[in-house]
Amino acid sequence: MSESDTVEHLGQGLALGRLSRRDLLALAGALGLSLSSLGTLLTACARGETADEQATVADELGAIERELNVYNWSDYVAADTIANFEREFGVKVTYDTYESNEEMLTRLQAGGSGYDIIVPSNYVVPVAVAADLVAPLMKQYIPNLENLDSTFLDPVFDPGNRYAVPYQWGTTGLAWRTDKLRVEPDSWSILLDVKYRGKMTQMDDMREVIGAWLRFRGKSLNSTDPTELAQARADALAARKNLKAYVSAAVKGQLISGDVWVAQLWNGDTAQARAEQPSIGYLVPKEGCTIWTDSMMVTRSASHRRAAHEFINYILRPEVGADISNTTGYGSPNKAAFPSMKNPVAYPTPLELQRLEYQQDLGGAIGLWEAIWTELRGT
Ligand code: N2P
Repeated sequence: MSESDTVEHLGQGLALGRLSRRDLLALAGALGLSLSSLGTLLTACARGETADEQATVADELGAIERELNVYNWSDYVAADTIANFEREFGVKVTYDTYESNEEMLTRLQAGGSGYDIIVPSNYVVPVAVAADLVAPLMKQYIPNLENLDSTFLDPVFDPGNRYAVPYQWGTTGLAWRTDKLRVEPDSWSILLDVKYRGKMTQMDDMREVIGAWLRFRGKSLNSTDPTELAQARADALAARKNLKAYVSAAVKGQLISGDVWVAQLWNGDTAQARAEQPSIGYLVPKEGCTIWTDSMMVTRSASHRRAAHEFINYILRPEVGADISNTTGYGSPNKAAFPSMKNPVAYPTPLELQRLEYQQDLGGAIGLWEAIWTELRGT
């Protein structure tokens, strides 16, 4: 093949979505293309976004596959969400769950996971796109996108919702036993109170644990400043003496039984526990905490792409979205679902948002965070 044919071939691969921009640059390098050819390709790369978009519109998916592999957070669907989809669409769903974004990313990056759909939080979306772990959505297969509330359209982490469809949103504050503590806690400092030693937990989640201690000192929970992180480490170590464990979703059972009185936890999982034990409250500490939106994404390696898009469209049905939020206790981005929701969680007001912070990717500073987390978890 002549060099110009090669360039054309690679350019077509890009336009049709067979090649990512990353693949293309790697191939160009491997083939030892001349500078001018590389220039042509780089121009194509610059146009790649548009080409990728056009390709997703022009491209057609075949018939729905008989299988679908979904990887989602634990306790994040209604009892019959998956079974109803399987029955209606004739698709066998393999449904696995995770407890943190980092757990999910590690699994996906190891390769060969076979997952078609993942549901990362906002800060992970651009990371998954940059790492080429996910593919642009083919929106012609997701007409129910029109059910989304405008608050969730065109988010900063995914301009134009090219890759991510909002699933649920929530906050990570403190759950507490209203019958065991005499006064309502209002600060992360409760975790430093020796009175409740052994009766308190934080999440098994690096970002949430260190993030909470940064907020405690009035810092951003996205801090990459070594001095601020050193203080957060010291506070986290002090609190650790009082903690029963670092535990995420499983703390619900311990709150219900009364083994745990104060737990760093997500608002919706707290509501799930309250459904079984009414003496469980939830609060956003005065220093603030995380707010997040989790979104459905189709993996780059998905082998059930039509089923994946049908699943996303199904989740966006008003009654399916309402069932999910009614079960999980989380906020729904689905405006059309609101009339059928029992206790719809209102999106925070601008005043409330002042105390809430979205997580961002930490970039190169992640090493600093991981070192602290390893120490906290280790000894
Ligand atoms: C799991 C919900 C947690 C979502 N039940 C955290 N982003």
